[in-house]
Amino acid sequence: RFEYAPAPESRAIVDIKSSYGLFINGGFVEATDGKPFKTVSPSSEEVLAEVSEAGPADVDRAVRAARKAFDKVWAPMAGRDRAKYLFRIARLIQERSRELAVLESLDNGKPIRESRDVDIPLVAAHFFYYAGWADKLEYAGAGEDPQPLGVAGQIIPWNFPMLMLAWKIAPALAAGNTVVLKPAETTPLTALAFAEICQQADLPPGVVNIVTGAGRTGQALVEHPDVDKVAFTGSTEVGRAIAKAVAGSDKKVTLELGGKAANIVFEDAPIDQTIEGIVNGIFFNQGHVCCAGSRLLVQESVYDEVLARLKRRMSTLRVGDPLDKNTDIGAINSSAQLAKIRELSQIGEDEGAERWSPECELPAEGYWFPPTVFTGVSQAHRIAREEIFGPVLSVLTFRTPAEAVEKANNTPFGLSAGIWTDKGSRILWMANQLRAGVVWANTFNRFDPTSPFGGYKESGYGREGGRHGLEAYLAH
Ligand code: TXE
Repeated sequence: RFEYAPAPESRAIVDIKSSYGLFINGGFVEATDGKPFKTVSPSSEEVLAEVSEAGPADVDRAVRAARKAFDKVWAPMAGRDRAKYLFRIARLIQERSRELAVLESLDNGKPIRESRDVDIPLVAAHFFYYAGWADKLEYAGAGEDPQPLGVAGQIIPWNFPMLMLAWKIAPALAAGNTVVLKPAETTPLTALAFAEICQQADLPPGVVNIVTGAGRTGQALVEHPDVDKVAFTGSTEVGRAIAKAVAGSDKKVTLELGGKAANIVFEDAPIDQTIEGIVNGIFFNQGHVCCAGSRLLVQESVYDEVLARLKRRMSTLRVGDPLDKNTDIGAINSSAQLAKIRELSQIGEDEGAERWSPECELPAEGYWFPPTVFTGVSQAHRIAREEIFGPVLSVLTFRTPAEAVEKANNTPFGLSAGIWTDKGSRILWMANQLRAGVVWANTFNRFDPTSPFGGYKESGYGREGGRHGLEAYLAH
């Protein structure tokens, strides 16, 4: 019997409801004190769904549910039983991975190749990895009888909506905490799909609660007196406001904020691999990546060759429909983010840097920005100092390794850095000198649940991933 099977990456495999409530105490409920808002597909400007806004009273309901679940069910549960739920969630994510990838690409704008091959597999990998820790907490580095912190209030951004959810929820649950998570207002749909997965997995009510909304909802969560731990990923400005809001309380906080990573190319770098690494470093996920290699530092002797080859490679990048498997660069996540990228790019030109983009036709509907490189950039330029969070690369040069280190560290941020060289001793020396939480050598934007991730300076504090990520959810 012939059955029509839609292409795995097609829109037809997702079932988006017209409206969504909040996920509190194991069920979807109406918000009591917020107005619904719309989530829009950035590649078409189509309204995908109407989503509830949680006000302070709704956040309070969610925190109460989480507290009750913490006291009565989740914290007292044996680690091996918590592990079973996490394994179940991981398997359900794998089973629903195609659908989740399409949903992510529709709501966020990222190319399906990335959501399908990077985001969603890593989401499952995080749940598998932390499931393995749930009955081994005595090895987590928090003493012999580590205890969970309690209710975690978690606020995540829109650039990796479901992956950031996994980074936050998987270690929190493994350690015995319960959570109230607020997804970003432009990308709530995969978090709501995750709520359904929690139901499918029979997760006890209240262990995971999802409250949708914008800054007001996040603020209510941060300020709630019964939240024990705040975990935030987002802008440095909001991170600062959160640190102030919790100052003086006994809440634990981890902040993962912006970046302006140096991607450093030495004259002996393997050139083909390096060009791919530069492209991946800045154009992956439209450059909406906190650890993006947005400052390219090239040794003067190979500058001409690197630039010529980079431009040639950029000319082959395909910008367009996120659901097309050939797309390399998808849509910018929101009109506000597009305005920010345009403004900083204009500032780059006004400050005298030279702007170049390959010829590329951008779709008429939606939010788009072409891959862009600025040359003739000096350290004082704003495009060399501020996070653009878009497909825009600023190129600087250096002569000696010491100069590369000096320039790489000359930033208020310190999240990541990349080194491209054939010389192992140089990699080790550089890695020690660079003030960055993650240093990649001859690769870039490589993520793994076993590796801790986090920053120095204005990039925040605390680590996520690996054993350190678990420790951040345990009382010492
Ligand atoms: O971030 P916000 P935005 C950077 C990037 C980007 C800029 C602005 O440079 O251009 O930030 O993006 C919630 N209390 N990054 O405005 O506002 C908000 O609803 C509590 C880097 O989107 O920080 C969302 O869920 N929560 C970054 C989350 O914070 C509040 C990723 C992040 O949004 C709040 C995203 C408040 N007062 C942007 N106000 C990274 N590190 O990866 C907002 N929120």
